[in-house]
Amino acid sequence: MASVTSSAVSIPSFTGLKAIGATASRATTVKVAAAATPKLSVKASLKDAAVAAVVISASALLASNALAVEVLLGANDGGLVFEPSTFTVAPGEKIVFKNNRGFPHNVVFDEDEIPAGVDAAKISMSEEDLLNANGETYSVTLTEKGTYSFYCSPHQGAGMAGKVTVN
Ligand SMILES: [Cu+2]
Repeated sequence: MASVTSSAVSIPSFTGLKAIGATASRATTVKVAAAATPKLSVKASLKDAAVAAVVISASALLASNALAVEVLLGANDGGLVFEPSTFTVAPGEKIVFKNNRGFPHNVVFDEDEIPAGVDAAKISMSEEDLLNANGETYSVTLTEKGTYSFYCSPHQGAGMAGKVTVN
């Protein structure tokens, strides 16, 4: 179970490197080689291995510590969903919604399903504002404890909605 988690965690970080471009091919090569032959002993330089190790540990830190939660907009299979669609964060923890598949998407909190006193407009994108590019993000930090419902306005009819509990 631990190895599955660690491999799942490493994938988004390498996707991130691809976006940067310069180190993408090298990092991808290291990852594939490491996955195929864990005992790899031939030509992978220590330097490359060190780069990969740093990326993985930084990513694991991000996933396990309460620094930020990443929510994908659109599942990898193209499904019009938030992934995860239900999750919990600590007050003040950053939530990063990241365009993945099937965009444009956006993130709108339902004014009737957020804690009393919270202004939906302040935590939402506007209904007309859309994330159009792959990897584009919208970040929000919620400080009031309670349950918040949100949806993607272009895909609300398709059921693209989610719920976050701040606790
Ligand atoms: Cu959407």
